[in-house]
Amino acid sequence: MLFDILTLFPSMFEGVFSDSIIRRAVDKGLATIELHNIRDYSDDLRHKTVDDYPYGGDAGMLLKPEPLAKALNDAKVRHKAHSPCVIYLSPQGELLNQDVVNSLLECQSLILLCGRYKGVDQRIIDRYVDREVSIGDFVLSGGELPAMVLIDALVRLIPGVLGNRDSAETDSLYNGLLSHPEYTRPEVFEGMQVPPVLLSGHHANIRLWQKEQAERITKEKRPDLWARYTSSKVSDK
Ligand code: 9WO
Repeated sequence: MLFDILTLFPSMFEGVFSDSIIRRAVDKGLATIELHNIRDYSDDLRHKTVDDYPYGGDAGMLLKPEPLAKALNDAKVRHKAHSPCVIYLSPQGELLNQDVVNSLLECQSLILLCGRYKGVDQRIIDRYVDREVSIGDFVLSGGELPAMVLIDALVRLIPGVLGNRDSAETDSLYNGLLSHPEYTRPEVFEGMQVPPVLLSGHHANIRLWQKEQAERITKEKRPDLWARYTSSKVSDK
């Protein structure tokens, strides 16, 4: 999977990408991540200006359309073999959830546009952006952290990135439920026992217990997810 990131702050990504599962995916050749500084596409050679005042006289600054268009066209050329999906990270976007992550996994190449200040000129969104994605109903100082969140969520689903031991099929939310509780050694910690069924070695009972717990926790903590779970096709549960 190919990711092209357009940002004014490429160095923000270094720590996150040089660590963790994302690094492993890149090292294995399963993901390619390229960072491009929007400032390099400024048409103002002296000051490298990329922002300007919004029409209408509001406070704050906007990213000018011309450097963004150049950066996006350049990225599209790099992706010409595939048909890339251009994503703008913004609080106005569709809310990210596991279904959206799964659907984006179908795109072989993604161009992620990270805004700053008050965002980008609307004409960039109208002409160049395929999907606007939000990671939650809050405002950050830019789209960089949401882009990292999205890449992390995607990369771990690329076949071969996770080992079998922690395959994505057992993820919380993969099947629409929250996770069941997990325990490791010791059997007794500060007087609290590991549930005996987990020590029984009876795999069918263990699976049943885990499913009951996942359902109980989802019902308690996320009635919205529970409603969706119970109204979706029951035959494969
Ligand atoms: C900045 C600003 C300054 C003065 C007055 C109003 C203002 N609004 C904003 C603003 O919303 N800036 C955004 C910063 C523009 C797009 C990039 N930024 C961003 C993305 N913040 N939060 C996100 C984001 C993206 C995805 N999911 C959650 C949050």
